[in-house]
Amino acid sequence: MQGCEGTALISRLPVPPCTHAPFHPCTLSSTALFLPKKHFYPYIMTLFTMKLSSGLVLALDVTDRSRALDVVAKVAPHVDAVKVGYPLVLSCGTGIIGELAKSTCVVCDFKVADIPNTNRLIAVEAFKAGAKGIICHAFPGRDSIIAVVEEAKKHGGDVLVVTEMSHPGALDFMAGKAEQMARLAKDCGASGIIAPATRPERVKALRGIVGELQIISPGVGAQGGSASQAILAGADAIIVGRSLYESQDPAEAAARLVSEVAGARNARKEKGDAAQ
Ligand code: O7M
Repeated sequence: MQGCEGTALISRLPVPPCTHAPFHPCTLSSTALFLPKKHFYPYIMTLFTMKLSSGLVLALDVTDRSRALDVVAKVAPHVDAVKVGYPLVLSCGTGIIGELAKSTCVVCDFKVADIPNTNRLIAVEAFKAGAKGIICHAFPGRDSIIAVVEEAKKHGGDVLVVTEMSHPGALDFMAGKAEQMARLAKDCGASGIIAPATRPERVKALRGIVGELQIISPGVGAQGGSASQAILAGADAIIVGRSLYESQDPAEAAARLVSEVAGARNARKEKGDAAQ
């Protein structure tokens, strides 16, 4: 498993003692003291972020426990994280999070969207169960996002905030507010945002707002989005469900996507280098 190592943990607020390995980035929070002020966001700086090596996150939207474990066993060597949501957790219970966390980095996609206290309670349960990250919605507002960020911080976990979604219905309401939601996610100290691979031009626009925050893009494959277009537009990683877990050979499908992501990352880098 390549994810979960983290790259940077920087905070203005006291951080509880890290329970990870001695050289886990959680133990490096004191480096914040030596960072120039320009690196701080208005509320708190980014949480330690998932290391996005392969750039692939599996969306494990299956409801059968043994199928879930089988898919993860095949795909885990290729992915940075496994995203679990309501289909799997409602079917198997939160115990499945801890079970998967033994072999991979688990992000809970609960699309948390409530008042701050309820958001916090949901985040507590997700991290207690073994998640390393949690996904919340932006639209309930600043205090609701901050409640999740503060809880995640206690666990050295990531918070990803949904901006514009990948399905057509996102154009009804979300698209018109996506820039504002992305800005809010950044202000609140989230690790990153979710932006649609089905609309790479929107990934590009949102990249312009969130700067170095992570952008993770769902909608590749079954929803018609392209992995390379999303990465070229500025995504750090893609989220893929059906094209992996419904594949005859999930490991091979994952390897192919990872190679596509790597190719697009190189192309993006070359384009950036050429522009300099
Ligand atoms: O590849 P799929 O289409 O089978 O699955 C995509 C996964 O990404 C699935 O778990 C969706 O819930 C999720 N997703 C979207 O498809 N679109 C979005 O805009 C946002 C998400 C998501 O993961 O939000 C956190």
